[in-house]
Amino acid sequence: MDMQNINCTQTRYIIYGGYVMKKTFLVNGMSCGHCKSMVENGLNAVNGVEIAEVNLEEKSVTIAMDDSVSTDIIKQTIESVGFDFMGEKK
Ligand SMILES: [Cu+2]
Repeated sequence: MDMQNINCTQTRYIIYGGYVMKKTFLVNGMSCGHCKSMVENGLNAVNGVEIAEVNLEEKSVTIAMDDSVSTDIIKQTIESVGFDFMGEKK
């Protein structure tokens, strides 16, 4: 799946027959490409996550996922790879 195909102005899309939403979360502590891949790889391994993409400048990660993925799972995953979860970016 390509992140570009998911429009961020709406919250829900029907893709492959399921509901997919796109949300952005703030993450503290990421400074380089290595941090970026740790967060992306951790999140991409979560069941229900289609794709996770880190933006280092904005200190954020945008995740396309189905609605079975809770914010708590996102938080735990980000913390398990060593970074601080700062909540959803509004
Ligand atoms: Cu780094």
